[in-house]
Amino acid sequence: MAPYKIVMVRHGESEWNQKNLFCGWYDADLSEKGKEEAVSAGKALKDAGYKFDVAYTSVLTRAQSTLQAILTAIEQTDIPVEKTWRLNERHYGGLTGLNKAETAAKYGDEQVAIWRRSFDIPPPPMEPDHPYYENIVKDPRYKDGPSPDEFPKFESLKLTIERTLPFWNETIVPQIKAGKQILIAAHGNSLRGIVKHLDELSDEQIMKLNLPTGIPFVYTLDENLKPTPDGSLQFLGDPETVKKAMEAVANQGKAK
Ligand code: DG2
Repeated sequence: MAPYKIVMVRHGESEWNQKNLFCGWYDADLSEKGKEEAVSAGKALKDAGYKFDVAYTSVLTRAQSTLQAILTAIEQTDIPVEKTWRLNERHYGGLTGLNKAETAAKYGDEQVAIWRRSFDIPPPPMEPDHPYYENIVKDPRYKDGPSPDEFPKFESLKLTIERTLPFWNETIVPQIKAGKQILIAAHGNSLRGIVKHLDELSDEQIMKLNLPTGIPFVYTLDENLKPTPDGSLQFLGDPETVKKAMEAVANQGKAK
């Protein structure tokens, strides 16, 4: 049945992306611009003729709302949707709620680049006196998981991959191999983890990848689930727009 195609999309701009705040597991909603981006993502998929059998998303509103806007645009609101904390954004620990540019002004661009993009250096932990600790830890959406042992206080990309990849391998891979058309709506860093895995990027290479909001991308995979020669990270968008959007994400962590 190979080659297989799978479509992924980072949610549209969230209210916290707009305010340039570290968001992580805080449940920010889509901004008005983000809602428009989600509809545009749906239109792009519709124009390209995509239809899906199953969709996967995180337990966070910004990813779920993006998915629903896309499914509405492609007239497929009736397909099964599985929601899992394993596709959540990385947990930004003690940085959650801080402004990225202000944090760079305080600690330096380099330190913020390390917190945002290093593979295995995590942000500081979210302690119980953090303003968003209770809001996240006591959120009823986590009553069925993660377990108290698994519940993060912070996550590097490495730790994010360690909880996302089991879901990829155990749930998504069998569906790909069964020939199902799959759509994943998730987050900048949970998707960077999947991209690193699929493209076998080194810890250094993945540092340079910034995923834009609301622009779907396609992977074409061979029978071993390796990208075909032209099958990596194909955005459904104008290349110049995609490039600028990626640069804008990279620049969010610089002091203004
Ligand atoms: C952003 C990613 O996550 O931030 O948590 O602030 O994809 O849910 O908007 P998303 C956040 P960066 O790693 O790009 O700073």
